[in-house]
Amino acid sequence: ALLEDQLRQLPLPIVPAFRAGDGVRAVSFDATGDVLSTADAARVAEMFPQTTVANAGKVLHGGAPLAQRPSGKRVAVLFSGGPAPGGHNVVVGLKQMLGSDNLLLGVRGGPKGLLNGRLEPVTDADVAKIRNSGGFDYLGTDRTKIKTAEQFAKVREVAVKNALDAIVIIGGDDSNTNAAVLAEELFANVHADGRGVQVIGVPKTIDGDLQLGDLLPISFGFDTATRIYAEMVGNILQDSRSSLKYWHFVKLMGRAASHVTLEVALQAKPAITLISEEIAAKKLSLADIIEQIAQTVVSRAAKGIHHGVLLVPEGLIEFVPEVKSLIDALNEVLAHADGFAALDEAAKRAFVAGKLDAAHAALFASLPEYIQDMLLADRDSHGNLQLSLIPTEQLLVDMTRARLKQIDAKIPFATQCHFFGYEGRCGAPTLFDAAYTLNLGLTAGALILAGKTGYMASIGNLFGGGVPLAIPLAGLLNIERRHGSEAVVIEKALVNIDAPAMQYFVSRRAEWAQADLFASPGPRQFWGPVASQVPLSVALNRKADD
Ligand code: FBP
Repeated sequence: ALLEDQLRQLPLPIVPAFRAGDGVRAVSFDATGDVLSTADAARVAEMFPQTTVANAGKVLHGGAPLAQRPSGKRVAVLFSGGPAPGGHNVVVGLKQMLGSDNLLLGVRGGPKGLLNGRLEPVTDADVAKIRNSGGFDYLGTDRTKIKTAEQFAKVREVAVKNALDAIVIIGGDDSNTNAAVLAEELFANVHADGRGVQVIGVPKTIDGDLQLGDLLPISFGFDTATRIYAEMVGNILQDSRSSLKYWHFVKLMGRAASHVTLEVALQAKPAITLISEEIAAKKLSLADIIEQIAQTVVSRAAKGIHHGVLLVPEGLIEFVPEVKSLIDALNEVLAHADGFAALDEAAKRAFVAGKLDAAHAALFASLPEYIQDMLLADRDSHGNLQLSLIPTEQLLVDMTRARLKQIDAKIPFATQCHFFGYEGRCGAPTLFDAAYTLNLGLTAGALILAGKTGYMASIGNLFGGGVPLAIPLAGLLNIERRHGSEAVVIEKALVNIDAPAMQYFVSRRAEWAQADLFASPGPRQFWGPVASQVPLSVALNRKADD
């Protein structure tokens, strides 16, 4: 309890624009000069006419104090998607900015809770209790996508019943797509007097796949999660060099993007790290990947090293071109397969095998059943393959073992498989995430007080004190094919293989493969010299003038 109390009281920096004596002040927002749009802008403008016209794709920054601070506003806040460390501090920052003359309501159970009208006031006592704590357990979360006319009608009903002026959605790319859709849907004419409901998004996800250069260097939660994984991978590296007998294959969370894996590799320096985006760019097959792994095992064995650690991003198989093509083909088949969910596993496999073309059917048949079954499992409500459930690390072990038998059956290859994911999503936030989220909450609150809607809060100039930013959500939207049909989405930001962080990794990995040059960074710290280290990939990729 003592440590928890100390953590609650941990002092956090507030960006200069919000500072006002002991408290915070609301600010007005002006255009920065940055204007956002995507290749699908024309179609997005047709689908999101009101927010497109109102926000004109312009990025805003907060600066001068707000001339007239409104009072009496009623604001709802909800968590959406997977948890990420720091979420509670967004609520703390929001509450602080809204002050006692506006009301903050917490939505229990994510977007589904909003549809069901599960709203309760956030009290000062709640805020004191959750400050700097990990998890989303204060309110809970879920992955419901709000997309049907019936769901929109329910949200309107809840907004009217609770006299809501604004909704804040704390979520990742899909949840901020939800926020963009709701901002348009609730733009006007929700209340009897013609007023709408403002909608503001807050960029959360441990995956790090919601980022936009200097405008949004990283989503919150990434720093804490990667430090937790780097600590665990470092411990395993130390164990493998102590016991000298195991190859550890570690799958890391992060969905499609390999940001988490790259960051953990930079921190812990294991023998082998696979980066999905590079595999896609080089068009490597599964056999190519296995050959690379097997050759590293062989060359280390030649030096008497029979241990090592391999990191694999959970999204890997979606990036191997041949498997990606198979998954696309399966998505089309599954989108039109009525009654599929009711079949047993064997019948499901037989059904799709009969619908695929010869090349896809052959690849599908070559995969172990435990992979086949996961490729056929339900997609989430946003149409994503449930990557965390696919045992890619086991697949790599099995295929590497088979290849090693062909090369030299006497090479020792004792293995352990791990999946690090859920253990990183609810840790107590690092100093970086704790301060970042508090300021994101303040920014979301300030945007509401300034009357804005259809924006995602962000903090720019992270390395120089911080500036509150507002990113127009409509300017981020693309049209993508998901689950057999077209969908409006915020595109996931993938690892840029030409960026400095990746280049640094590429320049070092051959050395890390051949000898044990690993680092074991240990637990994250709240005080002391390493406490304020930002993610290495963010630091390496930042523009020099930031
Ligand atoms: P989001 O932040 O996009 O919601 O994803 C976080 C995440 O942890 C992913 O890394 C992972 O693939 C997924 O959630 C797991 O989903 P679930 O919690 O439904 O098992």
